Amino acid sequence: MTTFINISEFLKHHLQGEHSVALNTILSDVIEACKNITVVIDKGALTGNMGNLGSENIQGEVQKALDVITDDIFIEACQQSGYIAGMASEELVDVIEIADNNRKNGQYLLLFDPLDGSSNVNVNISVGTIFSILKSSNKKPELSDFLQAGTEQICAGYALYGTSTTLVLTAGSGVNGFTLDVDSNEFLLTHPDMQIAKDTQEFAINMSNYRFWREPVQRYIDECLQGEEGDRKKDFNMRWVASMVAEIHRILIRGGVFMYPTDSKSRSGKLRLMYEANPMSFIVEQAGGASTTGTQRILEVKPSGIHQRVPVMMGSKNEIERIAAYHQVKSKRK
Ligand code: FDP
Repeated sequence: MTTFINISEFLKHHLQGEHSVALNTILSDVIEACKNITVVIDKGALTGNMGNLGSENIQGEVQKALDVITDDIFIEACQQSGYIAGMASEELVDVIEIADNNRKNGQYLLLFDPLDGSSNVNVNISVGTIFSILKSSNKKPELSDFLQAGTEQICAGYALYGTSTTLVLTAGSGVNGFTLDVDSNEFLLTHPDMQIAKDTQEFAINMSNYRFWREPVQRYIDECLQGEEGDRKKDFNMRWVASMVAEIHRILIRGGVFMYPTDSKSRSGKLRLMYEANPMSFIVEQAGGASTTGTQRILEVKPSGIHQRVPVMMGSKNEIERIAAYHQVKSKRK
C-alpha cells in the first residue's frame, strides 16, 4: 500500500525562509477551517442550510446560508494565530479587524472566498474555498494595506469540496495537492509538484455570454469550435462546471483554459481580483501555466478596491499566450 506524507510533515520541510514559522501556523488554521467546512458541506440538506438567505453580499449576489456559515467558520478558525493583522472576505463589505490580543505578531493579511461557486451548492456540484496571504506593513491594517498586486502574495491555495476534499497550495516554490483522508482526518500529499500541460484541447467558458464578449474572445472560441476544419486544425472539447475551483483543479490535473472575460453586460468581468483571480493566478503560474486579463498579467494588476472584479483567462501557457496575442490585434469593429 502506498504511504502518503501528511500536510504538517510536508509543510515543516517545504516552507523555508523568513515566513516559514508564521506560514506553518497560519496554514494549520486554514487547514482546520477547510476540514470544518467539509463537515458542513457533507451534511448537505440534512442541516436545512442549502437555501438562499434573502440577503445580498457586497457584489449584489444572493447569499446562501452556507456562504455565511462558511464565512464564520473561516474567520473563527483563522483569527487567533497571532500572525494575522487583518482579514478580508468576499462576503463582507469591510475588512475584518483582529482583536489586539490576537495580533501580537500581526504581520500578515488573509483574504478569502469561503465558498466559491456557491450557486452550485444546492444541486450537489463541487464548490471550494480560496485564500491568499499577503504581508502587512501595518500591525493595525487599513483598507489601503490590502490593495497589493498579486505578485506580492506569499502563499495562496484552495480547497475543493468534490468527490473528495482536496487542498492545493503554493508558497512560491511549486504547487502541491493534498487529499483529505476521512479515516485519519488528515490531508495527505497525493499530488506533488503539480504541472499544467503547456498545450490543451479543452476550454471552459460560459457560452451563453457569447454575444456580449469582445472580438478577441469570440475569435478564440470560434476557432476552437471550428476544430479540425478551422485554422487550429484540431478539435476542442468544452467543459463548464460553473465553479471556478473545480475548473482550475481540472486544469491543474489535465490542462485546459478557463475564461471569464469582460463583456458588454458587466464591463469588468465577474470574478474578484483579490479573492479569486490573484490566488488562482499565483497557483496557475507556479504550475507552469499563465494568466491574463487579456491585456495584462493578472498578478500585475494594481488593485483599486478590495472587491474589484477583473476579466480572467488562465491555464495552459501556449493557449493563454495566444488569447493575449489576439487582444493585441486592432479591432475591426467601428
Ligand atoms: P458563483 O457565482 O456560483 O460563486 O465566483 C463566481 C462563480 O461562481 C465562479 O466560481 C464560477 O466560475 C462562475 O461564478 C460561474 O458563473 P456563471 O453563473 O456565469 O456560470
